[in-house]
Amino acid sequence: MSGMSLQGTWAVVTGASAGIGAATARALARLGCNLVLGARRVDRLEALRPELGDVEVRILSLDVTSPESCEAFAAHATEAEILVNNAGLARGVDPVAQGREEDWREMIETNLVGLLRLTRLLLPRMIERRRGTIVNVGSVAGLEAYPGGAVYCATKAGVRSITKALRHELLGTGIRVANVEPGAVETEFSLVRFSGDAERARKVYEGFTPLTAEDVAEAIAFVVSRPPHVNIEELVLYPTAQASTMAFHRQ
Ligand code: NJP
Repeated sequence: MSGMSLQGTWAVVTGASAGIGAATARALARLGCNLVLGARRVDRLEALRPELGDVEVRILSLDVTSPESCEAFAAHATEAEILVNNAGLARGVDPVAQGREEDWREMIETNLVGLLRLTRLLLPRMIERRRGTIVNVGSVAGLEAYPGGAVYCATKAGVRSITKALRHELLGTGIRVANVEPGAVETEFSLVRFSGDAERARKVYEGFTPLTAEDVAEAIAFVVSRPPHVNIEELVLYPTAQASTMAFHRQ
């Protein structure tokens, strides 16, 4: 992929222990980025290390819902010029009438407050240096709500609004902000959403070819490696067999 050289640039990836985050770590390592990787499952991050070649890699425990954990993590990421706010989840598909407050809180705390917290911790140094790229992993769920997804969709619509607000706040600083919004990606996402019910999770991707984590990681790598005057603000990618959050062609 042609683009700006990122050799030796420090990049933070949150939620790098699985799925899109792990694939993004691999993709950024291929571009020569040094990496600060965070997630709650540190053993999974360690297992990723041998796949990252000879770039520098810092592996740290991170729970984006904890202010203390975020602060300790950010202290090891002071050189970061790229922040990929990827950590996120959906919990359940209950309609609002039957919704569980703990599920709502977990999604809001992780997908919105966590993303804001890490951004606030790492952004001031980027502003000082007048250089940096923040990539938020949003979702097509932020563009179009679906039944059973009220709160997850609201969090991803919020990610879209935060991205736009940051673009305005950072205008003139040279810092870029992007929202990468995928449709269905086969990762552990549905396993988490259905609290470990593997059969239910498998059915989500049945009868069509979903995106892979690598497809999304390549989009993220493309966004961060554009020349400094190019800000891809929003990048929407669907599987060919999906035309909206609810329209799938299954065979
Ligand atoms: O899911 P999964 P994806 N603190 O479950 C981490 C969005 N998205 O890769 O802490 C820190 O394989 C978790 O790590 P761990 C989605 O909303 C997906 O698909 O060890 N990290 C793991 O590494 C999300 O924003 C689809 O459990 C936390 C990672 O997040 C992003 O893509 C479609 C954490 C989740 O890996 C990555 O999800 C779409 C915490 N508190 C958007 N909580 C899709 N898959 O279809 C979780 O449009 N993590």
